[in-house]
Amino acid sequence: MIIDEVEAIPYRIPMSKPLHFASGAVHDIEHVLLRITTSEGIVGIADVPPRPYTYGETTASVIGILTGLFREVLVGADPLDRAQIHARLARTVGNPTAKGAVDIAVWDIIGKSLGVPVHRLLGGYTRKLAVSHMLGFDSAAALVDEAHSYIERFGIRTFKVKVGRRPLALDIELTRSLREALGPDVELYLDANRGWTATEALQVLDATSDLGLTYFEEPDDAREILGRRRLVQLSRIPIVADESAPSLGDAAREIQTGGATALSIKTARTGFTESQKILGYAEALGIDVLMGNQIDSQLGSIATVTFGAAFEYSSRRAAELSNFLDMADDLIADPIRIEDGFVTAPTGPGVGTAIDEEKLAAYRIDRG
Ligand code: MUC
Ligand code: MG
Repeated sequence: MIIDEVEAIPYRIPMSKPLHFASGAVHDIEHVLLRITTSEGIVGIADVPPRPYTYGETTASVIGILTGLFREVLVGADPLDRAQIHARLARTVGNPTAKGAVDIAVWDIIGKSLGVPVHRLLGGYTRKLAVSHMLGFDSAAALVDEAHSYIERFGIRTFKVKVGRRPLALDIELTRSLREALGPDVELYLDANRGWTATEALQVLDATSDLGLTYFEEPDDAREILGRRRLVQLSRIPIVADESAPSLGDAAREIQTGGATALSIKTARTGFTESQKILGYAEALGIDVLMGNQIDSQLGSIATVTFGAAFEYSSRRAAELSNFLDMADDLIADPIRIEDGFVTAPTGPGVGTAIDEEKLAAYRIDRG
């Protein structure tokens, strides 16, 4: 079996509720559907979310690399030679979500060719992950209502609160309102997307120390190394590296040099293969991992649950799987269901999902 064709199809679906956070905002999801077809007619699929404010990738750059340099690597390659494909893709620096999608699509092909779900091929630990929902910027009253409604409708019990605004009191009071309204049993953690300085982040930690927060993700810019290390040393809760650890090497650097004490793993940027290496590294050190969300479509979220459910260490805590709830629609044929706070990995072969061709025709933006 060899790869015959690589397609990169841009599509746009509006957000029903735009997501705002310290480093940017998403109003529409303008993603790229990657399809890799083999000589036997097997089609591997994956979603690519360009995030210029996080990785510098754009829709045009993703399409350019996938149908240019990466296509040259992929066409004629055997999908089972994954390490060979990776080594050749790695000659091009950057482009993390394009590379992550190639890895996922190749795993999808392997699973489909064997007739086995990829969550079982990878590890088969469980099929279900608890869901953590991400609350974007809004008023405290609106976010309390949103959290209540997600608890009632979906049984979600964990929320990541987007913070990083000024004055700091805005987010300190928001976090306090959420804790008071939701009670002590709902898990809350923060993500500032580098919005604060280390000193500001320490003030927020002090002001919220009685609220039982579990993690603080990217409180400040990790490249300001002394400030970040002081923050990590003074914090009683783990400081999570997300955009400062977009690869295995970055994750190791941030942890080993004291820049973070927990890791966000996003399959959108490290696929399954590199995510597994990050997971093994974290497990060996006893570092907590959070299965993160790149503001993923349902197709992207299925990849996250496929990976997260495959291993004991990645299934320990709630995974960020619900950003798709804020999107007006999706390309996948069989929508994700969140039941009693859990998402279950599909049982179909490969990553276990299929594209609704009518929806793709309606949302693709490469045809007049
Ligand atoms: C997150 O965890 O930061 C927002 C920006 C991005 O790159 O990912 C999201 C969520
Ligand atoms: Mg984050």
